[in-house]
Amino acid sequence: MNMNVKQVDIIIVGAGFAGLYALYKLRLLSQHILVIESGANLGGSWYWNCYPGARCDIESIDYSYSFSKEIEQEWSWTERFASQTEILDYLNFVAEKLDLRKNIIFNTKVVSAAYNEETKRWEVGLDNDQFLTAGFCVMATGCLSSSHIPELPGSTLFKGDIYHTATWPHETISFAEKRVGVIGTGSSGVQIIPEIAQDAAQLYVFQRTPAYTIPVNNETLSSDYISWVKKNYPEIRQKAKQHFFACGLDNDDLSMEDFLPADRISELERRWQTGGVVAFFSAFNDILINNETNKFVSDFLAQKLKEIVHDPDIVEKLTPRSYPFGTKRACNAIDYWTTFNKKNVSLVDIRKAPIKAITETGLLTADGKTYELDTIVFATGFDAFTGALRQIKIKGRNNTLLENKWKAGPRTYLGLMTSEMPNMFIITGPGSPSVLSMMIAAIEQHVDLIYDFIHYMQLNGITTVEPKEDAEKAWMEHTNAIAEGTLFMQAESSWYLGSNIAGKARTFYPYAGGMPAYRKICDDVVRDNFNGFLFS
Ligand code: FAD
Ligand code: N01
Repeated sequence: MNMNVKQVDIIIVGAGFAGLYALYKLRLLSQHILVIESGANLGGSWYWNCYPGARCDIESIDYSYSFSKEIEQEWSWTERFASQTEILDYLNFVAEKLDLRKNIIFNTKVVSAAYNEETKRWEVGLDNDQFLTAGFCVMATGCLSSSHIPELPGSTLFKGDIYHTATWPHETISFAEKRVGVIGTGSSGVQIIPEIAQDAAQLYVFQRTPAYTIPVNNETLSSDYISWVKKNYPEIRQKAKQHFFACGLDNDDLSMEDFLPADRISELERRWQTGGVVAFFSAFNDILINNETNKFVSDFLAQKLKEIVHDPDIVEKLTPRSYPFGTKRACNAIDYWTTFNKKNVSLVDIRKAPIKAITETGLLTADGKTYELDTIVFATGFDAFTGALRQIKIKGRNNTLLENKWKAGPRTYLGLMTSEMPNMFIITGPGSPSVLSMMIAAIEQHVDLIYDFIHYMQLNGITTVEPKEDAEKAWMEHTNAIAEGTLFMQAESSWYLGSNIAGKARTFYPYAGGMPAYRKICDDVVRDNFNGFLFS
């Protein structure tokens, strides 16, 4: 790429699913467009999170772009739930087919973005000290792209290897004959723990809060099934559009009460056999709003756990009790619970005795015990939704810093834009369904919306757009009211609430009203001449 280009029409930050589709779609409006990506290659989440066991928790057929019939026909998924490597191969195939790489600059981080009120352009600073200017800035920086490592005394002392699941090395790491400690039992921990347990001499799992996990029952997809899918993509996508999470499942719309008491367990059992969080979640439509239904589902899972894990003490430790099912993300699991029946695996309860320090040779817990380790793996998650944006110094009109504006919690209109930041779009921003949907559907919907804005502005000779403050205020009230009507707020701590990060505002970050409702709201806004937005 010619680095002398200093002025472009559109800058896109990030080359994951969002940045790549934004590049393809917005290139239809302008050829002067650049993607800046801090990683050495494209793929976003699927480039960075290359830890053993990394896999999608949405079925492959759903977790794919829907915008290109050719891509749908030319690409064939091999597994029901795709591995990280297969998803990364898919994204490389897409990039190759659409000739996307020529507009991407890798190994370069955007560190600042300041809106110049005179030129009405964004001045974007890079970590190589170069500056670019652009009429539009599209933040495709990801909801789960800013990894979080808890601050522990002594972290520089450790003589062994330290990894985080979200910045995993791209070469193979061997755990054979190693004593390994994994900190964290969210989705990443649940996936990597069984993999490490296969080889490690000893694996210590440091668990603060147990996760609700559902087996995935992954399988190889037959060629007959793939042929059927390729013939039926339009119907599959149409079904997904109507589904709360934007997945091509039947939109089961029954509450627990709608089932006879005797049929409730068999419905859960059927879902358990089907496998996967989304299928299980969709059993009853009131799981996330009715405590009684939620308790029924949690009890079902607790019973399953007792049948699978042999040691009652470990069963007790692995049973979630401090939050309702689904209010922290439930995890797809392959051989997770059975891993705790292995002799080389120990479960350490760090709620009772938190990790006090990292030492030269391992971890020290508050009860005075030391754990001798060769390798420490942090599976401690992300500063979600706003973490990547917070790393960029974003300054809008009137010298407003985004960081200050969002101190008490993010304020957006539709999760797409925030006032005082003209022409800055956020893909799957806080206040949009984002992680509470199959994210590629959310990404495609946002990018298509951004295309509509820029196209409309080009046709009408308009230079800037930003949300009106009252529209933004009303949207935040609406998203908060929806969240308050759910059980999500009962989680003592979760990244959905920002409470996994010290000092971060506690609020519910995504829009919990579902993709169909959200899509309709956005369609209505566009139809009503972009109601709630100010053009100049
Ligand atoms: P990302 O893929 O996060 O890409 C953002 C990119 O922006 C990154 O490459 C990052 O390096 C770059 N970037 C950020 N800031 C800067 C900067 N300042 N300068 C330059 N570059 C920058 N979602 C699902 O729907 N289903 C799943 O099963 C699922 N599984 C997941 C598994 C894992 C392990 C993780 C981490 C996430 C998973 N997700 C899943 C969520 C996933 O993040 C989204 O599905 C999707 O990949 C997001 O794409 P994106 O392009 O919006 O963001
Ligand atoms: O992160 P998490 P993740 N001391 O935040 C613990 C997606 N994803 O990377 O719960 C001790 O969920 C923390 O404990 P607690 C998916 O959306 C999907 O696993 O805060 N422990 C928790 O156990 C997912 O939800 C897949 O008490 C500490 C863990 O670390 C999201 O990414 C796979 C600690 C963090 O769990 C994030 O998942 C992977 C501390 N100081 C990721 N700080 C799929 O399956 C944190 N923890 C598709």
